Amino acid sequence: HTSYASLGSAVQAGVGRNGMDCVTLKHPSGASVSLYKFGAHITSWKLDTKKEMLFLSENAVYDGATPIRGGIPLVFPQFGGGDLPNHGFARTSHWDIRAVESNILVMELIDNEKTRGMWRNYAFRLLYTIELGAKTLKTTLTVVNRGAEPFEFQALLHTYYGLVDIANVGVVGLKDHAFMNKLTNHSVSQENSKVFRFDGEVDSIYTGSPRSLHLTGTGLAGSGDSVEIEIGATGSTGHDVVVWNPHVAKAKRMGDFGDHEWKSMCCIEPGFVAKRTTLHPNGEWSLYQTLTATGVDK
Ligand code: TA6
Repeated sequence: HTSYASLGSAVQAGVGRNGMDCVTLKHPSGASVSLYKFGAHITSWKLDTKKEMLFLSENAVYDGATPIRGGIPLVFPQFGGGDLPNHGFARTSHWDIRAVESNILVMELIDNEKTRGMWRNYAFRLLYTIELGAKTLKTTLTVVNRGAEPFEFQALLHTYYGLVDIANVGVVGLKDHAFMNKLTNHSVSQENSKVFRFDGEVDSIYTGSPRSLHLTGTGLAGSGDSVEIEIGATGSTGHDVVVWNPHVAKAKRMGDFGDHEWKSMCCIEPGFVAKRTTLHPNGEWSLYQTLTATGVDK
């Protein structure tokens, strides 16, 4: 076991729900981010005001096998259904701490017998860099092909935002982007709204690399109660953003999600899903999102 004392004052290790290993990164301002080593799954991002910015279901399961419902699940190497379990195996694998600096924590997942058995014996390295500021959280997922043959993959940061009431929430920055609607067999439309509002179930893949999004009306950060989302990717031909809310019917069908919880969450998920990218031996791909809580109490 790593002796966490050597990880410096900013990083504390602990035991979370059901005895699962977790790690907390603290900022001098009082802000903090916590994750489980299971899935390198961030389950909490708090500002110095102690306001929790992310959604975590009250019915989430912590058994070290089921993906935790909420926070920031990591999707790799598959988005949605297919040969692998839904959204792939990164979020149900055990990650290790690779490095710690003052306000940066790096988690790592390398291919293992289980992943090689599930995914054609491919050799990969995933690095997940978490950087915490007083009002910011930057997360970067890097995929490296450390094998001798190319592989195709999808990857995504499946971010669940906590909301006071989704009826007050708007997403600015999607206007003029094309999107595939998963609810109508991936039919393609153009977003016309300057401020996108959640009216009913939403499950859309926006393409064309939306870079700056503004999630307004979260009711959590403070007076301005909103989050700026800056997205970037390297080593690929752009990225996508999935926007999701299950609404009433799907919420009822999800066992690890409260029937009424759809009102207090939405997912804005930067990633690489619309098309698979091929990563050649020694190739590297990375995607980041920088979240900034704005309008916070000064
Ligand atoms: O990102 C949206 C989505 O693909 C939805 O279709 C819904 O299935 C959601 O992900 C949650 O998937 P999960 O496997 O975590 O239940």
